[in-house]
Amino acid sequence: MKDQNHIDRHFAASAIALATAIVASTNAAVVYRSVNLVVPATVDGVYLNVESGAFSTTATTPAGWDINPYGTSSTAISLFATTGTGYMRNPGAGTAAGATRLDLGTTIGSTAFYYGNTIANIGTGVGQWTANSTGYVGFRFVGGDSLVHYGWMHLSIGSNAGTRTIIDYAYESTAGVSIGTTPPCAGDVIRDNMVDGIDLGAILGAWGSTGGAIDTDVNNDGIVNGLDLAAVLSGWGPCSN
Ligand SMILES: [Ca+2]
Ligand SMILES: [Ca+2]
Repeated sequence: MKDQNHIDRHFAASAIALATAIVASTNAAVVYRSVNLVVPATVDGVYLNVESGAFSTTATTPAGWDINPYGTSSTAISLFATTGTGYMRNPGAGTAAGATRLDLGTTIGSTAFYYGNTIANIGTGVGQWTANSTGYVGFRFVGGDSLVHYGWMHLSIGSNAGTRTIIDYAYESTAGVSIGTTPPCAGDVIRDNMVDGIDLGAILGAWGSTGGAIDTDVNNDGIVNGLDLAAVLSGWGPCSN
């Protein structure tokens, strides 16, 4: 765990709205947390209270936990749901089961379809996951205000589903308001709230590849190339929000 690396950041929903065309009230705000939270390959995995950031890997704690990736399979990750929690199906996946991988720019809101307990399959179908890659799981949960909120978690999958990490996650603090799978700081490949030579080095090191378990494929088009480099250069410096 790298709990000491938690970075809480709040930024105006208006910035997100530009990218995702969501409708947000003036008080809406996305809460973003960089956590690098390893999900143990166990029957418990990790239970996370989205709003407080509290988590546990040993039992159904902390109080009010909302999302729970877990499991020992090498070809799937299980996603356990508590009352009110749902995991979004990829909008392009038809009625497929377990198609939980979302692309960049996906809107998570009231019109989406949500599974209860479901899985993140390793496979080639729409909404399935690839080893050594990253992707987004959209979810809904019941907040401390007893209302439905929307959020996403950004997962890194290693060589198999037994190696996975919640890189970061975000949720909309205003109940009922949609959220998009849009990172708060494009080009921050190594998520430390700064776009710098470390991010540039990661891009160059992954040049020509599909990206891998680090988000070097910034624009999510399946290849690391000049477009991703341009995103790093254009975002150079401290992330502002
Ligand atoms: Ca960085
Ligand atoms: Ca790319």
